[in-house]
Amino acid sequence: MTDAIAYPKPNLLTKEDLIAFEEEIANLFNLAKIRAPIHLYYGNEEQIIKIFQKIRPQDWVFCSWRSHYQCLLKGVPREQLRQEILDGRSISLCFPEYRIFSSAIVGGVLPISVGTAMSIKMRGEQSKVYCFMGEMTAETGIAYESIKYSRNHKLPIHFIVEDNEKSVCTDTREVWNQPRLSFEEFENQEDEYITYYRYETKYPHAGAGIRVEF
Ligand SMILES: Cc1ncc(C[n+]2csc(CCOP(=O)(O)OP(=O)(O)O)c2C)c(N)n1
Repeated sequence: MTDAIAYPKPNLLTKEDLIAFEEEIANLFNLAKIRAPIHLYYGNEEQIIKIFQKIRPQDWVFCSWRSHYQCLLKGVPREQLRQEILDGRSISLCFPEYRIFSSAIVGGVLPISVGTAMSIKMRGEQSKVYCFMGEMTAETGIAYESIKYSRNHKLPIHFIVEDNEKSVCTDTREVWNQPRLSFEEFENQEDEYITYYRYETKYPHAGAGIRVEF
């Protein structure tokens, strides 16, 4: 892990580009061309583009099962990403050469992100870690521990909580009988460690809205 490498430049993509990519994938899925789960984004384009304005090529990005937007914005070429998705790897996209990794295990990337940030700090490198999670993931113990540890140890990491109000098909606030979620206080706040935003998607948790049979 050295900072001397010339990293690929991130893609400069618009909201329309991101939406068009997901629509293309949705179409391919509904045509039964992708024989594996997909999780699509919609409605958070402005927020995520703004976050990526800060993310540099040497920075590390960690995501969940829903990561097409992050991959595109980190610089993964559209065709390469499309092929990985067609090959059935949408839920665990990893492109080490672009410093972006994901896992379909709830909370799976959180300790790995913290470990990466610890390594950056110990080696005195100039990169930073960005770790994305949904609002349900943010309610789990591992999220609290990861965020608490990172803040208290002043690690070079930033967590992004993306609130679509759902845990798969269930209302997250109803699950916990908690009208206000734990990291909601960070909405519209500048914080060194947490960004929290809400969005309303047009897609279901997984798939693209119609039942596909192979
Ligand atoms: C350890 C583990 N438990 C359960 C699941 C099943 N699962 C997949 S996504 C999800 C809900 C996640 O909700 P949230 O964190 O809000 O993310 P969103 O998909 O809404 O962005 C669950 C329970 C899983 N993938 N991993």
